[in-house]
Amino acid sequence: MARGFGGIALVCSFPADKRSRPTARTSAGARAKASAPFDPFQAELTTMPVAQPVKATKTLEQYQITMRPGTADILAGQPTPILGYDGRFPGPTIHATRGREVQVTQSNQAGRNLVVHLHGGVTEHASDGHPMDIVGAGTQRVYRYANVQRGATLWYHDHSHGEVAQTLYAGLAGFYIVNDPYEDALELPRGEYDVPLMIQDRSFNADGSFRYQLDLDMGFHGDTILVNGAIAPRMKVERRLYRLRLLNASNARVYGLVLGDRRETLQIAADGGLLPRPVKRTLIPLNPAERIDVVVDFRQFGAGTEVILHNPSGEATTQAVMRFDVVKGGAEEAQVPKLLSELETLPPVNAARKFVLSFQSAGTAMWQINGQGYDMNRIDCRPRLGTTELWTFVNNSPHPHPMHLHLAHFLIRSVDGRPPGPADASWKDVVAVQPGSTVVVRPYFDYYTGVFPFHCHTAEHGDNNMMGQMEVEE
Ligand SMILES: [Cu+2]
Repeated sequence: MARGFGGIALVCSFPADKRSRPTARTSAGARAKASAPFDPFQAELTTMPVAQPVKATKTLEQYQITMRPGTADILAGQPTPILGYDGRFPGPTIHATRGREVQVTQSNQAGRNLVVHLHGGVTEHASDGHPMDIVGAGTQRVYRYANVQRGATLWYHDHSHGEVAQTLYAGLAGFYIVNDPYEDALELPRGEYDVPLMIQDRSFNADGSFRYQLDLDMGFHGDTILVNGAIAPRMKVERRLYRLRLLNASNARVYGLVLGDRRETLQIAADGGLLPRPVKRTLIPLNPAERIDVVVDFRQFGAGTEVILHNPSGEATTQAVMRFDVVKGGAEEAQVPKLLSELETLPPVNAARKFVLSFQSAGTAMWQINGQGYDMNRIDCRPRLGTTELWTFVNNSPHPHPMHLHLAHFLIRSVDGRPPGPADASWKDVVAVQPGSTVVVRPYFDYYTGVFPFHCHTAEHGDNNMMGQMEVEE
């Protein structure tokens, strides 16, 4: 039987040519011949620990997290060494509330310099996790998050310059969810029916450790899909509505997620929080660092149905993402309203800028923006606080680049001259720029002045200098 997920009676079916046995060249393929630890749907989905504040008042919650080595139980009886927040992989989930400050004391017991970036956070410079703003080995740092922004699915991860491909891969990633009283009033699925799903690819050595191979060009692509740290797991779901917060925390892999035999899901949120209206989706594209929240109505399936979330564009061993095992459910109380949020009125466009994305192969091979690699002493642009701008990304390279701005969320204005589809017509902080493509976005520089980076979120590209800096000024 194929070590993909052929041969199982499913809601969905897959083309026969995708069912081939993985080659022995891959770690998963080699190991799968002896045993089946890499077969999908063997493990239960892990519920990640929720971080508990060490102190909480009405206006402030304080957390204490230690970045340290640990082990993860991914392969039975063979612990995988990881580097994690509190030694966990994935790290603990922080639940923040809009308008209530969070302070996280990050203690670095990892034996190497690290930086914590809250991805998607509207964060002051001092707590942004600028890639050169190191928390030295053996020291600690208090990160302050004011949570001024709308409810949204954020995540925190390491951002030490030049090393993200290794530190993120080693396990330094966790969810940070901003809850919003406005959103709570909408009666969307919540509690155990609101499920964060961190999707990553990995490869393994024979001893159970993660295997990493640098690929400067494509970025790392593993042969095994993990969700919340478990290999293509299964999850019991009741016949009711679920909110799935999908995060691509992979170094470089792009997913195109499909539920069962192309069942409809309702996308309700993107990187920056709720969409204006829900959008029906049968294919959910997920680029590195992007978040998409969907509501799935499992009432369309009978109890006993197994529904696979899969990635048809993957290789044989990277198609199965996870499986939902439908069981009977109680009365449904959640619903998805037709109107979810309103986009605020924006200040006018104050400047237009162009960023050409390319690869330099002469001399030191590196990825560049406007013909330059990252230089911490260079400021590439100076947006004014309280304004919007038009940023044009032109991709002159053969690979996609998921471009990310710290601090400023943006609206996508056009992709190759065409307006974005409804799922992309709200606040984003990552946009994939395809080879040969031109994407125009409109960032809003709000709340904070200071120096913030913008970069490609393919970890190997950002590490290898595909990064610039803006200084937001009064
Ligand atoms: Cu890139």
